[in-house]
Amino acid sequence: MQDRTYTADAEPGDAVTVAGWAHEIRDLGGIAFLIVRDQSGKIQVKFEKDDMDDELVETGLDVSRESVVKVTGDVEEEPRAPTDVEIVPTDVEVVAPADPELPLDPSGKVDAELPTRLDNRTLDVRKDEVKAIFEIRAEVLRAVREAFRDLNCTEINTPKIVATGTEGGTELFPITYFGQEAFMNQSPQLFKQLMVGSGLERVFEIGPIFRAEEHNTPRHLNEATSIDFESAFYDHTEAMDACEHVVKAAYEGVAENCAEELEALGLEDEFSAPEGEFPRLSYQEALDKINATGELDEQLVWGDDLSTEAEHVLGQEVGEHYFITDWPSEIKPFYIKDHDDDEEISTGFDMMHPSMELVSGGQREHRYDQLVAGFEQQGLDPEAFDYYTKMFRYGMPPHAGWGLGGERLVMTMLGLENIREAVLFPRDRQRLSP
Ligand code: AMO
Repeated sequence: MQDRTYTADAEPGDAVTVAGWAHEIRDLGGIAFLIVRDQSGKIQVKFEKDDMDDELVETGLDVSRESVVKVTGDVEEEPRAPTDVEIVPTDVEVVAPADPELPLDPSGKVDAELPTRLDNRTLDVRKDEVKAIFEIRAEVLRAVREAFRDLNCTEINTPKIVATGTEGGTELFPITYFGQEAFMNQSPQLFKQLMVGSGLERVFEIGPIFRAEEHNTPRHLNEATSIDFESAFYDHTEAMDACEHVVKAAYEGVAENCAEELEALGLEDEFSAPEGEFPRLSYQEALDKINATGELDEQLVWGDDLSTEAEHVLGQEVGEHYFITDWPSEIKPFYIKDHDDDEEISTGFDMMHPSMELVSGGQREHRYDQLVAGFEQQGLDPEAFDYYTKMFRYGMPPHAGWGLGGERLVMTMLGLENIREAVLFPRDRQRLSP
Protein backbone atom coordinates (compact mmCIF):
# COMPACT_ATOMS: atom_id res chain seq x y z
CA MET A 1 0.00 0.00 0.00
CA GLN A 2 1.54 3.26 -1.10
CA ASP A 3 1.74 6.21 1.31
CA ARG A 4 1.00 4.09 4.36
CA THR A 5 2.56 5.28 7.62
CA TYR A 6 3.28 2.81 10.41
CA THR A 7 1.57 3.93 13.61
CA ALA A 8 4.93 4.09 15.41
CA ASP A 9 6.22 6.60 12.85
CA ALA A 10 3.29 9.06 13.09
CA GLU A 11 4.67 12.39 14.33
CA PRO A 12 2.70 15.51 15.38
CA GLY A 13 2.14 17.77 12.39
CA ASP A 14 2.07 14.87 9.89
CA ALA A 15 -0.87 14.16 7.62
CA VAL A 16 -0.99 10.35 7.51
CA THR A 17 -2.84 7.28 6.40
CA VAL A 18 -2.45 4.39 8.80
CA ALA A 19 -3.75 0.87 8.19
CA GLY A 20 -4.24 -1.92 10.69
CA TRP A 21 -6.77 -3.58 12.97
CA ALA A 22 -9.50 -2.02 15.11
CA HIS A 23 -8.00 -2.96 18.46
CA GLU A 24 -10.48 -1.29 20.75
CA ILE A 25 -13.24 1.31 20.77
CA ARG A 26 -13.63 3.53 23.82
CA ASP A 27 -16.77 5.62 23.84
CA LEU A 28 -16.87 8.32 26.53
CA GLY A 29 -20.03 10.06 25.27
CA GLY A 30 -19.19 13.28 23.47
CA ILE A 31 -15.74 11.97 22.66
CA ALA A 32 -14.70 8.48 21.58
CA PHE A 33 -11.53 6.71 20.55
CA LEU A 34 -10.70 4.02 18.07
CA ILE A 35 -7.36 2.35 18.75
CA VAL A 36 -5.69 1.13 15.57
CA ARG A 37 -3.02 -1.54 15.87
CA ASP A 38 -0.40 -2.47 13.29
CA GLN A 39 2.86 -4.38 13.28
CA SER A 40 4.71 -1.42 14.77
CA GLY A 41 2.34 -0.59 17.65
CA LYS A 42 -0.95 1.22 18.29
CA ILE A 43 -2.34 4.70 17.82
CA GLN A 44 -5.41 6.49 19.14
CA VAL A 45 -7.90 8.00 16.69
CA LYS A 46 -10.08 10.70 18.26
CA PHE A 47 -13.74 11.32 17.38
CA GLU A 48 -15.37 14.52 18.71
CA LYS A 49 -18.92 13.64 17.85
CA ASP A 50 -20.47 17.13 17.73
CA ASP A 51 -17.70 18.63 15.64
CA MET A 52 -17.33 15.87 13.07
CA ASP A 53 -19.19 14.55 10.09
CA ASP A 54 -21.81 12.01 11.31
CA GLU A 55 -20.93 9.43 8.69
CA LEU A 56 -17.24 9.59 9.61
CA VAL A 57 -18.05 9.14 13.30
CA GLU A 58 -20.40 6.26 12.56
CA THR A 59 -17.89 4.42 10.36
CA GLY A 60 -15.12 4.85 12.91
CA LEU A 61 -17.11 3.81 15.95
CA ASP A 62 -19.44 1.14 14.57
CA VAL A 63 -16.58 -0.93 13.22
CA SER A 64 -16.34 -4.36 14.82
CA ARG A 65 -13.19 -5.19 16.77
CA GLU A 66 -10.36 -6.73 14.72
CA SER A 67 -11.71 -5.40 11.42
CA VAL A 68 -9.05 -4.07 9.08
CA VAL A 69 -9.31 -0.29 8.83
CA LYS A 70 -7.58 2.54 7.04
CA VAL A 71 -7.57 5.93 8.74
CA THR A 72 -6.47 9.20 7.15
CA GLY A 73 -6.01 12.33 9.25
CA ASP A 74 -3.71 14.75 11.04
CA VAL A 75 -1.40 13.68 13.84
CA GLU A 76 -1.55 15.85 16.95
CA GLU A 77 0.33 15.83 20.21
CA GLU A 78 -1.81 14.52 23.09
CA PRO A 79 -0.06 13.80 26.41
CA ARG A 80 -3.11 11.82 27.63
CA ALA A 81 -2.92 9.39 24.71
CA PRO A 82 -1.03 6.13 25.34
CA THR A 83 1.66 7.05 22.78
CA ASP A 84 1.50 10.84 23.34
CA VAL A 85 -0.02 11.38 19.89
CA GLU A 86 -3.41 10.89 18.31
CA ILE A 87 -4.98 11.12 14.88
CA VAL A 88 -7.83 13.51 14.15
CA PRO A 89 -9.42 11.67 11.23
CA THR A 90 -10.69 13.04 7.95
CA ASP A 91 -11.51 9.61 6.51
CA VAL A 92 -12.08 6.10 7.89
CA GLU A 93 -12.45 3.09 5.61
CA VAL A 94 -13.35 -0.42 6.73
CA VAL A 95 -11.17 -2.51 4.44
CA ALA A 96 -12.13 -5.97 5.76
CA PRO A 97 -14.80 -6.30 8.43
CA ALA A 98 -14.39 -8.93 11.18
CA ASP A 99 -17.30 -11.05 12.42
CA PRO A 100 -18.43 -9.64 15.75
CA GLU A 101 -18.08 -13.11 17.32
CA LEU A 102 -14.35 -13.81 17.59
CA PRO A 103 -13.09 -17.33 18.45
CA LEU A 104 -10.55 -15.75 20.75
CA ASP A 105 -9.86 -12.32 22.11
CA PRO A 106 -6.64 -10.82 20.67
CA SER A 107 -6.65 -8.08 23.29
CA GLY A 108 -5.88 -10.84 25.79
CA LYS A 109 -8.54 -9.71 28.24
CA VAL A 110 -10.22 -13.09 27.96
CA ASP A 111 -7.77 -16.01 28.30
CA ALA A 112 -7.96 -18.90 25.85
CA GLU A 113 -6.70 -22.47 26.23
CA LEU A 114 -3.73 -23.52 24.09
CA PRO A 115 -5.78 -25.72 21.67
CA THR A 116 -8.15 -22.81 20.94
CA ARG A 117 -5.16 -20.54 20.43
CA LEU A 118 -3.50 -23.00 18.05
CA ASP A 119 -6.74 -23.51 16.10
CA ASN A 120 -6.91 -19.74 15.59
CA ARG A 121 -3.22 -18.91 15.33
CA THR A 122 -3.76 -15.85 13.12
CA LEU A 123 -5.78 -14.16 15.85
CA ASP A 124 -3.52 -15.51 18.60
CA VAL A 125 -0.37 -13.99 17.07
CA ARG A 126 -2.12 -10.60 17.10
CA LYS A 127 -1.39 -10.57 20.86
CA ASP A 128 1.80 -8.69 21.73
CA GLU A 129 3.19 -11.43 23.95
CA VAL A 130 2.58 -14.13 21.33
CA LYS A 131 3.92 -12.06 18.45
CA ALA A 132 7.00 -11.42 20.63
CA ILE A 133 7.79 -15.15 20.75
CA PHE A 134 7.90 -15.36 16.96
CA GLU A 135 9.89 -12.14 16.57
CA ILE A 136 12.39 -13.62 19.05
CA ARG A 137 12.40 -16.96 17.25
CA ALA A 138 13.24 -15.10 14.02
CA GLU A 139 16.05 -13.23 15.79
CA VAL A 140 17.40 -16.52 17.17
CA LEU A 141 17.58 -17.95 13.65
CA ARG A 142 19.17 -14.77 12.30
CA ALA A 143 21.80 -14.69 15.05
CA VAL A 144 22.50 -18.40 14.66
CA ARG A 145 23.04 -17.99 10.91
CA GLU A 146 25.45 -15.15 11.57
CA ALA A 147 27.31 -17.23 14.17
CA PHE A 148 27.69 -20.02 11.61
CA ARG A 149 29.12 -17.48 9.20
CA ASP A 150 31.71 -16.49 11.86
CA LEU A 151 32.63 -20.15 11.91
CA ASN A 152 33.09 -20.12 8.15
CA CYS A 153 30.24 -22.56 7.48
CA THR A 154 28.27 -23.04 4.28
CA GLU A 155 24.48 -23.30 4.61
CA ILE A 156 23.10 -26.43 2.96
CA ASN A 157 19.64 -27.88 2.31
CA THR A 158 19.20 -31.62 2.23
CA PRO A 159 16.26 -33.91 1.33
CA LYS A 160 13.36 -34.40 3.67
CA ILE A 161 12.04 -37.40 1.74
CA VAL A 162 14.46 -40.27 2.24
CA ALA A 163 14.89 -44.00 1.85
CA THR A 164 16.28 -44.80 5.34
CA GLY A 165 15.99 -43.58 8.93
CA THR A 166 18.95 -42.63 11.08
CA GLU A 167 17.78 -42.06 14.62
CA GLY A 168 16.21 -45.43 15.46
CA GLY A 169 13.56 -47.28 13.45
CA THR A 170 10.56 -46.68 15.72
CA GLU A 171 10.18 -42.97 15.12
CA LEU A 172 9.82 -42.97 11.35
CA PHE A 173 6.93 -41.57 9.32
CA PRO A 174 6.47 -43.79 6.27
CA ILE A 175 5.14 -42.33 3.03
CA THR A 176 4.68 -43.74 -0.44
CA TYR A 177 6.99 -42.41 -3.08
CA PHE A 178 5.69 -43.47 -6.49
CA GLY A 179 4.85 -46.92 -5.16
CA GLN A 180 8.11 -47.27 -3.25
CA GLU A 181 8.45 -47.09 0.54
CA ALA A 182 10.02 -43.83 1.74
CA PHE A 183 10.17 -41.83 4.96
CA MET A 184 10.13 -38.25 6.22
CA ASN A 185 13.67 -37.55 7.35
CA GLN A 186 14.40 -37.68 11.08
CA SER A 187 17.63 -35.71 10.81
CA PRO A 188 20.00 -34.40 8.12
CA GLN A 189 22.67 -36.50 9.87
CA LEU A 190 23.92 -38.61 6.99
CA PHE A 191 23.72 -35.84 4.39
CA LYS A 192 25.63 -33.31 6.49
CA GLN A 193 28.31 -35.96 7.06
CA LEU A 194 28.51 -36.66 3.34
CA MET A 195 29.16 -32.94 2.78
CA VAL A 196 32.16 -32.68 5.13
CA GLY A 197 33.82 -35.09 2.71
CA SER A 198 32.98 -32.77 -0.19
CA GLY A 199 34.73 -29.51 -1.00
CA LEU A 200 32.44 -27.70 1.47
CA GLU A 201 34.05 -29.13 4.63
CA ARG A 202 32.08 -27.15 7.22
CA VAL A 203 28.31 -26.92 6.86
CA PHE A 204 25.11 -26.08 8.68
CA GLU A 205 21.44 -26.60 7.99
CA ILE A 206 18.31 -25.18 9.57
CA GLY A 207 15.33 -27.26 8.56
CA PRO A 208 12.47 -29.53 9.58
CA ILE A 209 12.97 -32.95 11.13
CA PHE A 210 10.17 -35.47 11.48
CA ARG A 211 9.76 -37.82 14.43
CA ALA A 212 6.80 -40.14 14.90
CA GLU A 213 6.87 -39.66 18.69
CA GLU A 214 4.08 -41.80 20.14
CA HIS A 215 3.33 -39.59 23.11
CA ASN A 216 2.33 -35.97 23.49
CA THR A 217 4.70 -34.24 25.88
CA PRO A 218 5.35 -30.55 26.56
CA ARG A 219 8.82 -30.90 24.99
CA HIS A 220 8.30 -33.11 21.92
CA LEU A 221 6.98 -32.27 18.47
CA ASN A 222 6.38 -34.52 15.51
CA GLU A 223 7.83 -31.89 13.22
CA ALA A 224 10.63 -29.83 14.74
CA THR A 225 13.27 -27.42 13.48
CA SER A 226 16.78 -28.75 13.73
CA ILE A 227 19.85 -26.54 13.68
CA ASP A 228 22.61 -28.84 12.45
CA PHE A 229 26.36 -28.35 12.29
CA GLU A 230 29.10 -30.57 10.91
CA SER A 231 32.79 -29.92 10.31
CA ALA A 232 35.68 -31.79 8.77
CA PHE A 233 38.84 -32.03 10.88
CA TYR A 234 36.98 -31.25 14.12
CA ASP A 235 36.92 -33.54 17.13
CA HIS A 236 34.10 -33.62 19.66
CA THR A 237 35.68 -30.93 21.87
CA GLU A 238 35.93 -28.50 18.94
CA ALA A 239 32.32 -29.32 18.04
CA MET A 240 31.32 -28.45 21.62
CA ASP A 241 33.16 -25.11 21.34
CA ALA A 242 31.19 -24.34 18.16
CA CYS A 243 27.94 -25.33 19.89
CA GLU A 244 28.62 -23.00 22.79
CA HIS A 245 29.43 -20.16 20.39
CA VAL A 246 26.18 -20.60 18.47
CA VAL A 247 23.94 -20.89 21.53
CA LYS A 248 25.50 -17.83 23.15
CA ALA A 249 25.13 -15.88 19.89
CA ALA A 250 21.40 -16.67 19.88
CA TYR A 251 21.01 -15.28 23.41
CA GLU A 252 23.16 -12.25 22.65
CA GLY A 253 21.15 -11.47 19.51
CA VAL A 254 17.91 -11.54 21.51
CA ALA A 255 19.40 -9.44 24.34
CA GLU A 256 20.60 -6.84 21.84
CA ASN A 257 17.73 -6.70 19.38
CA CYS A 258 14.55 -7.78 21.17
CA ALA A 259 14.13 -5.36 24.09
CA GLU A 260 10.48 -4.64 23.23
CA GLU A 261 9.63 -8.31 22.76
CA LEU A 262 11.24 -9.26 26.07
CA GLU A 263 9.20 -6.55 27.73
CA ALA A 264 6.00 -7.85 26.14
CA LEU A 265 6.83 -11.21 27.75
CA GLY A 266 7.71 -9.62 31.10
CA LEU A 267 11.29 -10.87 30.83
CA GLU A 268 13.14 -7.55 30.54
CA ASP A 269 14.73 -7.88 33.99
CA GLU A 270 15.52 -11.56 34.10
CA PHE A 271 16.79 -12.21 30.56
CA SER A 272 20.53 -12.50 30.18
CA ALA A 273 22.93 -14.29 27.86
CA PRO A 274 24.89 -17.13 29.47
CA GLU A 275 28.40 -16.11 30.48
CA GLY A 276 31.55 -18.14 30.96
CA GLU A 277 32.19 -21.61 29.62
CA PHE A 278 29.49 -24.23 29.88
CA PRO A 279 30.69 -26.87 32.38
CA ARG A 280 31.60 -30.23 30.78
CA LEU A 281 30.68 -33.22 32.93
CA SER A 282 31.40 -36.78 31.94
CA TYR A 283 28.45 -39.18 31.88
CA GLN A 284 29.95 -40.96 34.91
CA GLU A 285 30.24 -37.66 36.81
CA ALA A 286 26.64 -36.91 35.86
CA LEU A 287 25.48 -40.29 37.25
CA ASP A 288 27.46 -39.72 40.46
CA LYS A 289 25.98 -36.26 40.93
CA ILE A 290 22.43 -37.53 40.37
CA ASN A 291 22.91 -40.55 42.64
CA ALA A 292 24.40 -38.38 45.39
CA THR A 293 21.17 -36.36 45.61
CA GLY A 294 19.23 -39.50 46.50
CA GLU A 295 16.24 -38.00 44.72
CA LEU A 296 15.62 -40.86 42.31
CA ASP A 297 13.91 -44.07 43.46
CA GLU A 298 16.74 -46.17 42.04
CA GLN A 299 20.44 -45.47 41.70
CA LEU A 300 21.55 -45.03 38.10
CA VAL A 301 24.16 -47.41 36.73
CA TRP A 302 26.50 -47.31 33.72
CA GLY A 303 24.49 -47.80 30.53
CA ASP A 304 21.27 -46.19 31.78
CA ASP A 305 19.88 -43.37 29.69
CA LEU A 306 18.90 -40.26 31.66
CA SER A 307 15.16 -40.05 32.26
CA THR A 308 13.37 -36.70 32.24
CA GLU A 309 13.43 -36.85 36.03
CA ALA A 310 17.18 -37.56 36.13
CA GLU A 311 17.82 -34.66 33.74
CA HIS A 312 15.79 -32.45 36.00
CA VAL A 313 17.67 -33.44 39.16
CA LEU A 314 21.01 -32.89 37.43
CA GLY A 315 19.89 -29.57 35.92
CA GLN A 316 18.99 -28.32 39.39
CA GLU A 317 22.44 -29.32 40.65
CA VAL A 318 24.32 -27.63 37.81
CA GLY A 319 22.03 -24.62 37.40
CA GLU A 320 23.30 -23.44 34.00
CA HIS A 321 23.88 -24.75 30.46
CA TYR A 322 26.27 -27.71 30.53
CA PHE A 323 27.60 -30.61 28.48
CA ILE A 324 27.46 -34.30 29.30
CA THR A 325 30.37 -36.06 27.56
CA ASP A 326 31.78 -39.58 27.26
CA TRP A 327 28.50 -41.47 27.02
CA PRO A 328 28.50 -45.27 26.91
CA SER A 329 28.96 -46.33 23.28
CA GLU A 330 26.04 -48.76 23.54
CA ILE A 331 23.43 -45.98 23.95
CA LYS A 332 24.74 -43.70 21.19
CA PRO A 333 23.90 -44.12 17.47
CA PHE A 334 26.08 -46.01 14.96
CA TYR A 335 27.62 -42.89 13.47
CA ILE A 336 29.20 -41.75 16.77
CA LYS A 337 32.88 -42.61 17.17
CA ASP A 338 34.21 -44.41 20.24
CA HIS A 339 37.27 -43.19 22.09
CA ASP A 340 40.42 -44.70 20.57
CA ASP A 341 41.66 -45.99 23.93
CA ASP A 342 38.34 -47.36 25.22
CA GLU A 343 35.63 -48.53 22.87
CA GLU A 344 33.06 -48.76 25.67
CA ILE A 345 33.08 -44.96 25.84
CA SER A 346 31.92 -42.77 22.96
CA THR A 347 32.80 -39.24 21.91
CA GLY A 348 29.07 -38.48 21.94
CA PHE A 349 27.89 -35.50 23.96
CA ASP A 350 24.66 -33.76 24.88
CA MET A 351 24.29 -30.07 25.67
CA MET A 352 21.72 -29.41 28.34
CA HIS A 353 19.68 -26.50 29.59
CA PRO A 354 18.95 -27.03 33.31
CA SER A 355 15.44 -28.12 32.32
CA MET A 356 16.11 -30.35 29.27
CA GLU A 357 18.40 -31.61 26.52
CA LEU A 358 18.97 -29.13 23.70
CA VAL A 359 21.72 -30.75 21.63
CA SER A 360 23.21 -34.12 20.73
CA GLY A 361 26.50 -34.46 18.93
CA GLY A 362 29.87 -36.09 18.77
CA GLN A 363 32.79 -37.05 16.66
CA ARG A 364 31.79 -39.39 13.86
CA GLU A 365 33.12 -42.75 12.79
CA HIS A 366 34.90 -41.93 9.53
CA ARG A 367 36.72 -45.26 9.03
CA TYR A 368 34.83 -47.39 6.51
CA ASP A 369 35.33 -50.81 8.13
CA GLN A 370 34.44 -49.63 11.63
CA LEU A 371 31.39 -47.78 10.28
CA VAL A 372 30.01 -50.85 8.52
CA ALA A 373 30.70 -52.99 11.60
CA GLY A 374 28.77 -50.44 13.70
CA PHE A 375 25.69 -50.85 11.49
CA GLU A 376 25.77 -54.59 11.99
CA GLN A 377 26.18 -54.24 15.76
CA GLN A 378 23.04 -52.08 15.91
CA GLY A 379 21.07 -54.55 13.79
CA LEU A 380 20.95 -52.27 10.73
CA ASP A 381 21.51 -53.47 7.19
CA PRO A 382 24.65 -51.74 5.83
CA GLU A 383 23.43 -52.46 2.25
CA ALA A 384 20.50 -50.07 2.76
CA PHE A 385 22.98 -47.34 3.66
CA ASP A 386 25.34 -47.99 0.78
CA TYR A 387 24.71 -44.50 -0.63
CA TYR A 388 26.26 -43.19 2.58
CA THR A 389 28.95 -45.72 3.50
CA LYS A 390 30.47 -45.91 0.02
CA MET A 391 31.62 -42.29 0.22
CA PHE A 392 33.72 -43.29 3.23
CA ARG A 393 35.86 -45.25 0.79
CA TYR A 394 36.87 -42.16 -1.18
CA GLY A 395 38.62 -39.93 1.35
CA MET A 396 36.36 -39.02 4.27
CA PRO A 397 38.16 -36.79 6.79
CA PRO A 398 37.70 -37.12 10.56
CA HIS A 399 34.74 -34.93 11.50
CA ALA A 400 32.32 -33.95 14.24
CA GLY A 401 29.06 -32.06 14.63
CA TRP A 402 25.77 -31.70 16.44
CA GLY A 403 22.04 -31.03 16.15
CA LEU A 404 20.25 -28.38 18.22
CA GLY A 405 16.47 -28.32 18.65
CA GLY A 406 15.34 -24.84 17.52
CA GLU A 407 12.05 -24.89 19.41
CA ARG A 408 13.67 -26.19 22.59
CA LEU A 409 16.19 -23.37 22.37
CA VAL A 410 13.42 -20.76 22.16
CA MET A 411 11.31 -22.54 24.77
CA THR A 412 14.09 -22.70 27.38
CA MET A 413 15.32 -19.20 26.58
CA LEU A 414 11.88 -17.73 27.27
CA GLY A 415 10.79 -20.15 29.99
CA LEU A 416 7.78 -21.34 27.94
CA GLU A 417 5.88 -24.19 29.52
CA ASN A 418 4.98 -25.96 26.33
CA ILE A 419 7.13 -26.37 23.21
CA ARG A 420 4.02 -25.73 21.07
CA GLU A 421 4.20 -22.08 22.17
CA ALA A 422 7.37 -21.78 20.08
CA VAL A 423 5.85 -23.17 16.84
CA LEU A 424 3.30 -21.40 14.69
CA PHE A 425 1.50 -24.56 13.59
CA PRO A 426 2.66 -27.48 15.74
CA ARG A 427 2.35 -31.08 14.66
CA ASP A 428 1.55 -33.53 17.44
CA ARG A 429 -0.50 -36.71 17.92
CA GLN A 430 -3.78 -34.82 17.68
CA ARG A 431 -2.85 -31.91 15.48
CA LEU A 432 -2.51 -32.10 11.72
CA SER A 433 -4.19 -28.82 10.84
CA PRO A 434 -4.00 -25.89 10.67
P1 AMO B 1 18.75 -35.96 18.49
O1 AMO B 1 17.82 -37.02 18.06
O2 AMO B 1 19.18 -35.99 19.93
O3 AMO B 1 20.11 -36.00 17.64
O4 AMO B 1 18.14 -34.55 18.17
C1 AMO B 1 18.88 -33.35 18.37
C2 AMO B 1 18.06 -32.31 19.11
O5 AMO B 1 16.88 -32.03 18.36
C3 AMO B 1 15.80 -31.76 19.24
N1 AMO B 1 14.73 -32.73 19.03
C4 AMO B 1 13.42 -32.49 19.19
N2 AMO B 1 12.76 -31.38 19.55
C5 AMO B 1 11.43 -31.44 19.63
N3 AMO B 1 10.71 -32.54 19.39
C6 AMO B 1 11.30 -33.68 19.00
N4 AMO B 1 10.58 -34.78 18.75
C7 AMO B 1 12.73 -33.69 18.90
N5 AMO B 1 13.65 -34.62 18.58
C8 AMO B 1 14.85 -34.03 18.66
C9 AMO B 1 16.36 -31.87 20.66
C10 AMO B 1 17.56 -32.76 20.47
O6 AMO B 1 18.54 -32.56 21.47
N6 AMO B 1 21.54 -36.54 14.38
C11 AMO B 1 21.61 -36.19 15.78
C12 AMO B 1 22.37 -34.90 16.02
C13 AMO B 1 23.86 -35.00 15.71
O7 AMO B 1 24.50 -35.91 16.26
O8 AMO B 1 24.38 -34.15 14.96
C14 AMO B 1 20.17 -36.06 16.28
O9 AMO B 1 19.24 -35.91 15.55
O10 AMO B 1 16.74 -30.57 21.09
